[in-house]
This record gives sequence, structure tokens and C-alpha cells, in this order.
Amino acid sequence: MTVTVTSANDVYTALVLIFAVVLVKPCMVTAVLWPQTDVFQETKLTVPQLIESNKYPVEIHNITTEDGYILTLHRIPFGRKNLQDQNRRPIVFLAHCILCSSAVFVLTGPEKGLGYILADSGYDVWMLNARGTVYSKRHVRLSPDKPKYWQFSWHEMGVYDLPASIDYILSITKQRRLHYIGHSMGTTMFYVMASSRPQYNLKIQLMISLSPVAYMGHIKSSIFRVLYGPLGKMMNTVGFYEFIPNGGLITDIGGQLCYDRAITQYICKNILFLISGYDSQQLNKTTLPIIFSHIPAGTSTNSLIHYGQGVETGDFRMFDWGSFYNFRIYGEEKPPAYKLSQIISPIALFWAENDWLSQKEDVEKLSHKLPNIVDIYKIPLASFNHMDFLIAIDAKELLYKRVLKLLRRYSALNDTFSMI
Ligand SMILES: *[C@@H]1O[C@H](CO)[C@@H](O)[C@H](O)[C@H]1NC(C)=O
Ligand SMILES: *[C@@H]1O[C@H](CO)[C@@H](O)[C@H](O)[C@H]1NC(C)=O
Ligand SMILES: CC(=O)N[C@H]1CO[C@H](CO)[C@@H](O)[C@@H]1O
Repeated sequence: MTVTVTSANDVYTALVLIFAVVLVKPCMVTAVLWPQTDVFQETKLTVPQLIESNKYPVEIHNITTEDGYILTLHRIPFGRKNLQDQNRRPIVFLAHCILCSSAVFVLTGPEKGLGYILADSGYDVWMLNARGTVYSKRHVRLSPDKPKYWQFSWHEMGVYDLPASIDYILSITKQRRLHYIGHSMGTTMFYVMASSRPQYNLKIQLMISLSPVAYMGHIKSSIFRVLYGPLGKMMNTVGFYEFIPNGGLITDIGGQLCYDRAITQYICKNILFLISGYDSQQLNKTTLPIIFSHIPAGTSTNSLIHYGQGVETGDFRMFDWGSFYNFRIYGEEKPPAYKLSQIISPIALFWAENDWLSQKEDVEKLSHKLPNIVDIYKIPLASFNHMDFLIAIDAKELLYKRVLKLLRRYSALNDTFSMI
């Protein structure tokens, strides 16, 4: 076939045709085949349904924070292997990354998911859904449709969401202390809590930071540099205070583009790599539709902007409202730095060379400021990236085994002390 291009109109037609062939056709093909795949049904499940479908017990708990946000915690009270054992179990409280939800701890199924592995190892597993995520988008007064609801960043998650969750969990289980594992933003909010409300340090047996994020001067992910910087600011300026809500459309597109036979699966893979660092060796592509049906799970634009401020200054400080408002809110021109020296909980840091959001220099700086570091562990795989902490094929070998060992040691330490 010869195409003689004679006018602008023809060029336009040709472009549309090319576009149609290159993109729309594979999308149509994938859209038709997609509902026939096994993972299709799985992408339609909520976190509790997903846990149930894997034959684990699951509980849903609603709590209200001091400032009126209604959060949903997901709990796996025990594992499949210890159904009959009714002893009081040590608690592990899991907190997720930005744009994530409790889903990240169960996405990869019983053999690989941290939530399941902990439950099967004898822990009582509680998972946070921070304010603004798909499971926690409610407030006693404010509507999420209004800007006022979205006036928060991970600062408020640390100051309100974590203390409310921890107090609730300890009161339900009648225990005094719990283990905390955070990934990425889940670590940031912990550092905020433990420095701003230091009495909470006493309720922590051990805190494990997977991909610690406090200082951000060295992040490598260009997408996040843009998200945290110009894009976040622009969105706030034009009145988008919520960042990518998790809705039907994104979920559906995510599934269609990402499943195993989809010609477009490479797009999904590369989006993930762009965000968190390149590593195809540890990515199970079959799970991509499930990942993209739960992520992004929504957050406030201010959370992105707050990180952006950290990227710009290289400091770990409270939200910068501009010098005028800073004066009114903090009584000084610059927002105060978080007092990391207050964080007396024992903390283990897990980091990786190829983690574009938690770079060596920043982790080192953090480790010098935290007074009670009990372990610093570099994942022994050069290509290990930011999301691999949750979804790597070999996560169990590479880090969860060490996590379990640390948890055991700190649960045992507590037993010994309480006998004295
Ligand atoms: C939690 O809140 C949701 C949404 O309002 C509601 O459907 C559910 O029944 C509540 N669950 C409990 C245990 O209160
Ligand atoms: C990838 O995920 C699928 C679906 O969960 C699973 O059946 C398969 O065993 C996984 N592959 C590897 C290498 O872990
Ligand atoms: C050292 C220490 O903090 N021990 C605590 C272990 O947990 C029990 C109850 O869960 C407390 O009574 C101990 O004080």
C-alpha cells in the first residue's frame, strides 16, 4: 500500500491511523481478553475480600482521630497455621507508603505478602489506612468533596492517625506495646509521631523502617521530583487538593493494560520502574494488574508538597506555609525541624542501593540523628528498588527473614523484662 501525503489533512489522518494501530488496537484486544484471565476477579476485590479469599481471618475496625478523621484499620488477627492457638500474640502494626493503602502488605499473596507472613509467624497484624486513602476517606464533619478535608500532609498522619490507631489497638488487645513496621511514608509519619508526641515511644517495642524516608535531598526518582515539586504546587493552585483518587476507571485501565497477555504490559512495568528504580529481576509481572488495581490509593496534594519541600531543602521540617503563615503558626519564619533526638524507640533501618526514594546519603544522615538504632541493614541485592520491599519475588529471603528475627528478639526481650 502506498500512501501519498498531499495535505495537512492527510498527515492528520495518517497520524490518527498510526495512533489507532499502535495503541488502540492492543488496548481493544486486551480489553476483550482481559475478563477471561484469572487475575481479573482478583483485581475487583477490596483488601478484606482479598484476605478472605486467601482463607485468612480478617477484621475491619473504624476509628476516629482527635481531629475528626475516620480511619479504617484492617486486621489479620492470626494466621492459617495457628488457628487453634488462642494465646495473646505480639502485635505488629503496618503503615504504608504514599499513594498506597493496606493493600501493599497483602498484594502478593500468602507466600510472599508481609501481612500474611507475619500472621503465619504468630503475630497479630494490624494495617493502617491513613487519612485520604480509599478506605479512610471520611470525617465526622468535613466532606472529602471539599478542600478543607484535604488540608493535611503526613504530618497530621503522624500526629493524629498513628496515635489514634496505636491507642485503639492497644486497648482492644489489652497490651501495652506493639511492634511497628513502616514502608516509606509509613516511616516518615512514625518519625513525626515519635518526635512530636514522644510519650508514644514507650508504646513501641521495635520500629522497623523499610526504605526510611525523612531526609530527601538525594532522591533519584525524576517522577517524584516533579510530583513533589512543580506538579504538586500546580495542582494546589488550580484547586486539586486530592491526588489521584482510586476509582473505577483507573482500576479498570490498570488491569487491562497490565495483565500477562496484554501487549501493553511493558507500560505498567516501566511506570513502576520510573517511580521506584529499575529492577525487572524481582518483579512478578503477573501481579501487575493487582498492584495497579490498588495503587494509587489517593492522598492529599499537600503530602506531595511537604515531601517536595524536603527535597528542596534537604531538611526534615514541618510544613512550610510561607514565612507569613509560618510566623503565625510556628512563631518563626522557617518551619521547625522535627526533633529526631526525641525518638527513643529502638529502630532498625532497612535500605537498598537502587531505591530511588531512599538514598544512601539520606539514610546515613538519618541514622546519625536517631538515638536508638539497633540495626542498619542494606539489602544484599544491587538492583533492589523502592517497591521491592513489598513485592519482590525474593522479599522473604532478602529481608523478611531478618525482620522476623528482629521481631522475635524484641518480643523476647520484653518477656524477660516483664518477668523480673
Ligand atoms: C465501618 O465503616 C463502614 C463505612 O461507613 C461501615 O460500612 C462499616 O459497617 C463500619 N464497620 C464497623 C465494624 O463499624
Ligand atoms: C507470580 O505470581 C503468580 C500469581 O500470583 C504466581 O502464580 C507465580 O508463582 C509467581 N511467580 C513467581 C516467580 O513468584
Ligand atoms: C521492658 C518492658 O518494657 N517490658 C514490658 C513488656 O510488656 C509488658 C506487658 O505487655 C509490660 O508490663 C512490660 O513493662
